[in-house]
Amino acid sequence: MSQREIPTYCRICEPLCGLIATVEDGKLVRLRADKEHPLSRGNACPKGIAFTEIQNDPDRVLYPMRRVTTAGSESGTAGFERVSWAEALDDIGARLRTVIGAHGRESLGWYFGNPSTFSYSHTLWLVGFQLAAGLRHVYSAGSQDINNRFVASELLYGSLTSVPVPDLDRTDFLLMLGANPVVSHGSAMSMPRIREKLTAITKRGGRVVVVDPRRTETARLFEHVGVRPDGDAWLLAALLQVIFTEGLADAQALRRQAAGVRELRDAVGRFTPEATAVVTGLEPDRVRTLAGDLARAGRAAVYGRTGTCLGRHATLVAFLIDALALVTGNLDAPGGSVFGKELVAVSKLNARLGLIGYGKNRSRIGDFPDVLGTFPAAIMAREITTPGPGQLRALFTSAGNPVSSVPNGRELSSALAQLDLFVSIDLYLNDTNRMADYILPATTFLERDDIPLPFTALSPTPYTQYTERVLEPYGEAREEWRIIDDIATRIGVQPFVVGPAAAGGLLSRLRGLPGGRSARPTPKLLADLAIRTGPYGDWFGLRRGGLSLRMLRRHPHGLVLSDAVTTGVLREIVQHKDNRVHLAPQEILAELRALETPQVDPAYPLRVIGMRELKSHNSWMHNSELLMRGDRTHAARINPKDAAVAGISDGARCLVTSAHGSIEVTARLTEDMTEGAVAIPHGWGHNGGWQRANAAGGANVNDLMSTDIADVERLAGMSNLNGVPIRLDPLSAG
Ligand SMILES: Nc1nc2c(c(=O)[nH]1)N[C@H]1C(S)=C(S)[C@@H](COP(=O)(O)OP(=O)(O)OC[C@H]3O[C@@H](n4cnc5c(=O)[nH]c(N)nc54)[C@H](O)[C@@H]3O)O[C@H]1N2
Ligand SMILES: Nc1nc2c(c(=O)[nH]1)N[C@H]1C(S)=C(S)[C@@H](COP(=O)(O)OP(=O)(O)OC[C@H]3O[C@@H](n4cnc5c(=O)[nH]c(N)nc54)[C@H](O)[C@@H]3O)O[C@H]1N2
Ligand code: SF4
Ligand SMILES: [Mo]
Repeated sequence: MSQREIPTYCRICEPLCGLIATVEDGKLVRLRADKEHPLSRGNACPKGIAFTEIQNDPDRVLYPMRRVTTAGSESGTAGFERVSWAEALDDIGARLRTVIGAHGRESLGWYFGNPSTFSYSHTLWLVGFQLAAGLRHVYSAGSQDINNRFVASELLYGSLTSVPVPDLDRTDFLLMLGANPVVSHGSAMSMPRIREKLTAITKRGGRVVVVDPRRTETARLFEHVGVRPDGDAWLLAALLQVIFTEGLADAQALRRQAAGVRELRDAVGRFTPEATAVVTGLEPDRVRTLAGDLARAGRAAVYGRTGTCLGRHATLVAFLIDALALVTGNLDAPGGSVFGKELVAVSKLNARLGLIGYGKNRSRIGDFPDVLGTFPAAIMAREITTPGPGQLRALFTSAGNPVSSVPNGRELSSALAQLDLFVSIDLYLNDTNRMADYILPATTFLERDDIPLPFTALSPTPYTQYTERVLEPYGEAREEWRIIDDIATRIGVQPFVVGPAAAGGLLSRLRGLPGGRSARPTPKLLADLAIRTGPYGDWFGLRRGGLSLRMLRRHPHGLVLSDAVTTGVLREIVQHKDNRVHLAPQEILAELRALETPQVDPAYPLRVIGMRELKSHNSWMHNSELLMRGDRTHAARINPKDAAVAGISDGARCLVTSAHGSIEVTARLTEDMTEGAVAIPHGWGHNGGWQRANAAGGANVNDLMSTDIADVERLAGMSNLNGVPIRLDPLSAG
């Protein structure tokens, strides 16, 4: 018996906690937290530990599966049979060639989900395939997550991928909107042991103020501001209004960093705390005090996450968050909102080459601009069902479950049945790919090597880790990049990576490298090149102590790259010709002008918002016994007063109805909810090949959400998933 303990790291969410995998005879025995990881230091959450059950799950798809029943059948698992890789790939290739022959490559599409972000090879090959094949129909979880943040950065800095992070170790005041890091463990802010980092702020005499319609696990630890759902744009505008009119703005910072100050000041002029109170639900005095405290705090950071990304004004809100940091003198300053250094110089390369960006293409349905080459996933169903040139006819999904995660899952589900070809690359038969013609088995994160390329720049304490694969793939699972490569080859496309390769003549360098094959570079080779020539790189020996994969292999528990983010880098970040942060782009002024007090429809008096639970991960970890143990039910959190009005008691089943659909859930009454707001987690209500997840019940909250063009946020194509008007009705007595 050969038992080995192998250091690696978790790739379920953004802290990337260090793990030790115990492997025996090629099988995973257990995962535990790695005490030697320099930042997570023996800390991991229940999901990371429970990943053992996902790895070894008997319900996992380990062989290529082909649909045997007709598309649209309700039979789930029973509708698939095992086939060989060659059979699957050859048939997929042939069917793709038929579709392309009749309708061109513009009829092909791809949706990639959240776990793809945690695999450098998957993302690299996807981008390579997209560029080489000229794919237009590309969708991702980003339009339900963070694309508004990127567009805000494009408008502010002229740099789509430059996202500031709160400098947790040095801040005196953290204003946090729409995030619950104590449960989510932090997003667009990579930091293990995040709870400690936050409580350290108050321990050293600082403040953390949490703006959220729910008194969350994070808000309970600090100060809570119970804003009304989707009131953030009004609140932020009011904070700016007070700061400008009370002379609290940092004049020096504005002179040094910004353009458009006067226009922004004028545009927020009408948003006084008094005028906005009806939308925010907040006492004007409280907003005034908050503005003053923030402006006067020595070092303050402003941070917002998904709660601020899924409302109707998502790009405006993300924009105002950074504007507030700048106006108070806290942008690019120690303890403020700071810009980390990228492991691979994606932002610079992209600024120079312009391969993917913002608004390079417009969508056929709704005329939306693309964000990093992707269109809003909310229009995907209609791109499939609307006839005409460019209609989406053959779709791939990888690491995604859009029926569960994008608005109006029912509409998408029935649209998928109309595809000529639907292929999914996944670990499971999920709520989406149950409609697929093929499910191709992907490796888990333990079955592939990795380096977390996008996350270094998002950490207040930059760190990284390279890991080899810990396990040989189970069954016939394959790495996504190989599958993408095999599919591409069959339609005559070579997804060599244009981006990093074209810049700086990397490909020619590559030819000179021992072992480098110029024709078909591997992801590992490309990543090594990109890292070595990146901001932390060793430049092939020119920079002592610089990074290469070989160097990182000598630090198997991970490596802290610097204690803090370097500040004073704004001039390198900003790509606008005038070198200034633009505080008043036309798009934002128009959004501010258009902000109107939302009318309450008496038929839908309440507003639904999202939330995350410690033991759920989006839609895909409900098959783990460890996580589902105990009293895990899908429940709507409701303020007792709202429940009383609707005639609903604690534990009762209730009907939640929006203008777009209705679902049944269990009611959980709690004073944590501000009145008028109802919180329901997404990712429940399963109908796939994961038996425990199916049995867990619940409903797909996104059946309440709209895909109407008017409900998709204009600037970034964000789905509207927070603050959606609903009504509650009792179904039974509890
Ligand atoms: N109402 C509402 N909806 C939301 C949100 C919300 O807050 N409220 N949040 C949104 C957000 S932020 C996100 S990120 C999305 C997530 O939406 P998606 O990314 O579409 O879906 P996930 O639930 O993350 O499902 C991921 C799928 O990938 C598979 N998988 C896991 N690991 C791997 C792997 O290594 N390789 C492959 N090939 N497959 C893998 C899983 O089995 C699962 O089927 O949901 C969004 N939807
Ligand atoms: N345990 C667990 N961890 C996760 C995930 C998971 O599913 N489970 N998912 C991962 C993913 S993909 C992501 S993107 C991150 C997300 O990370 P976070 O954004 O921190 O995730 P949430 O816990 O959903 O926090 C969003 C908060 O916004 C609040 N909110 C809702 N509407 C509004 C609003 O209109 N205004 C304001 N101000 N607040 C609002 C909600 O009440 C909620 O507390 O988490 C990651 N980590
Ligand atoms: S917090 Fe995220 S990265 Fe850390 S162990 Fe949990 S799931 Fe994994
Ligand atoms: Mo996400």
